[in-house]
Amino acid sequence: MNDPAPATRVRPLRRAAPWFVAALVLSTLGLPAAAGAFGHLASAPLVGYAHPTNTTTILVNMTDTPRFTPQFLAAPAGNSVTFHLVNQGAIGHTFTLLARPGVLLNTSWTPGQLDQYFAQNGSLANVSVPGGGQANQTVAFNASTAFDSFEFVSVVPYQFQAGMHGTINLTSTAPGLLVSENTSDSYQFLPAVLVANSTHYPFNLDVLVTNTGNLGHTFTLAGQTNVTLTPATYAAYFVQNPPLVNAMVPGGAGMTVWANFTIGGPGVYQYICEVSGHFANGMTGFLYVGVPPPPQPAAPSTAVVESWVLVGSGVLLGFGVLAALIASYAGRFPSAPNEESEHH
Ligand SMILES: [Cu+2]
Repeated sequence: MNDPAPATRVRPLRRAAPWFVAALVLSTLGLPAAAGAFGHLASAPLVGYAHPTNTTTILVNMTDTPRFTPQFLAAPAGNSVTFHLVNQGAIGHTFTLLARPGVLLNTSWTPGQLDQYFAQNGSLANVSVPGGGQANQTVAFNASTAFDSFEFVSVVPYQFQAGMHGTINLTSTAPGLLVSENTSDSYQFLPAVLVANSTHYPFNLDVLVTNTGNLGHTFTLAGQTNVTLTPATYAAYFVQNPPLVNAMVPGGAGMTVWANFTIGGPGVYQYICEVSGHFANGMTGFLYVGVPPPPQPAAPSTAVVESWVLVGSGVLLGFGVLAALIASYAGRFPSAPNEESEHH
């Protein structure tokens, strides 16, 4: 770990350091038997040994909240992924990617226990990004990682515990497009707007749905475009027009399901959660295929939205200043209540 750590947390790492050095020396000496002698070296790393030809770049923002935004990423297996890390905050964060798929670390762990985990299990990436800084980290995910999910965390003390963690889901290597979707206990799809564009029809679309909460859900997509479903009508509609896909999202944080289907043509496709009461509580979203999504972005926490809001605020501020200037020149500036009473 190269994050600035208080002295109390350094000790377990210092204890582990000689083992890393020993492992490194033994491996360079070409002693394969050494692997068996160390429990954590016995299994070969799951990624990084293939030579993927394509590189996907994913923007990951780090905030002082502390959060990773977006929190849930998706990329095709069999590719290299460059994580473009942008620290939007003032304090340091790390992007520390677990070496083993399908593991969600326990947020009740102490910082020392978290460090101990990485000392024993290693990591695919461990990058410290200072406040205001940026970094790029490339990780090769070979084809065997298809359908795997890897968690990443910040190991700066108490950031992981406060919610600074996320996952990257690796999709199939089959031709098609991939989209990442999430469900929450607050009856929401996050994001509620999905976009997929293709140069040809039909095409395969793979949606990896990850549950961020405990409740089970469904990802149920209408097969017809430009159909507006309501909680009162969707059941009858799906009897007449079977959904394009109806994927069950298992209950429990981190549970995932793939919704793999074929899109026949462009248009807006609505999806809902069929679990009783969820759609009525707002659990719906829209998939835009080959048509532009609405200008209001669905996910308010991304950098794109923030800059959009910033520009909007700036324009409004400009109008306000202009209005104040005109008002003061025209002498129509509203007078304070006490001034007004003096005139009476
Ligand atoms: Cu639901």
